[in-house]
Amino acid sequence: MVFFTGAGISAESGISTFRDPDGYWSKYDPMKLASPEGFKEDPELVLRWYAARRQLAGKAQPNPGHLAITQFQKLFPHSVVITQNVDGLHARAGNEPVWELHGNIHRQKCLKCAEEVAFNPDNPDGINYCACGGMLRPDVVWFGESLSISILNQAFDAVKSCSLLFTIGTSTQVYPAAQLPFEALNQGAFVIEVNPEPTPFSAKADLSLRDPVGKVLPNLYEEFYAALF
Ligand code: BV8
Ligand code: ZN
Repeated sequence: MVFFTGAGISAESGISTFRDPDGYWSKYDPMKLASPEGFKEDPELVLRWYAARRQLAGKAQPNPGHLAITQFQKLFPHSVVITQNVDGLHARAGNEPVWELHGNIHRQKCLKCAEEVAFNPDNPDGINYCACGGMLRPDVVWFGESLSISILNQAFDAVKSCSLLFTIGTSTQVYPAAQLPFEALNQGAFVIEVNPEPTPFSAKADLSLRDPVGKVLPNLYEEFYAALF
């Protein structure tokens, strides 16, 4: 069982999504802030944006959608979370394993040596440097940057061998992540989409549940549990 998730699963924790009307991108130009070019052009702006998002994510709580996945993973020990989200809420909800395709906003790394470096409490949202002299940047995958090949291969292997895939809270627009639910379908998995809005994947899904994940997933867990015991 694979739970493939996007920003929508964190919406009920108060973290605005990327493309909904009040989503992040509506306030900022996405290609500007979440890209190497944007960082090069105005590192302070980008670092302030990430610091604000880190703070928001740190204050947010996992919601019933995240928590239901923890229950599912107990019932089905071989199930995995593959997320596009960088907010760390899946892990905080007790989901395990969680594969973060686009990195994690609570980590930063060196532009030069790629070492992970702890945040500087005296200068949390400004420019900081690694011991090697390189500038520090958020440890996330920006637009135009490649995803970690090992995590991507693991993710494709998992969707190619799963029997059931939930695609939850994603507008299914960002590649190569958006390819995953299609791969699951191609190999014959049963694919359930959970999203109040239709997406480019909806027509292909075996089941498209048009409700918020915080409502759908806990109910589905109860049904699975009742059917098994
Ligand atoms: C790459 C980390 C190779 C940073 C992110 C043209 C065509 C196709 C592809 C491209 C193209 N031009 C460029 C590309 C490639 C590009 C891409 O796909 N662009 C898209 C926009 C067209 N992809 C890349 O650049 C990727 N890398 O291709 O590398 C390469 C290498 C070198 C040179 C060339 C190529 C890297 C992509 C990774 C970008 N980083 N995040 C950060 O977070 O700051 S992506 C970002 O978008 C987040 O990770 C986010 O998760 C992700 C996807 O968005 P969603 O999660 O789907 O969120 P969204 O707001 O869109 O949707 C929310 C959904 O939730 C909605 O449907 C809503 O209805 C629903 N919802 C709301 N409430 C609820 C809910 N659902 C359930 N319950 C609710 N309560
Ligand atoms: Zn360094």
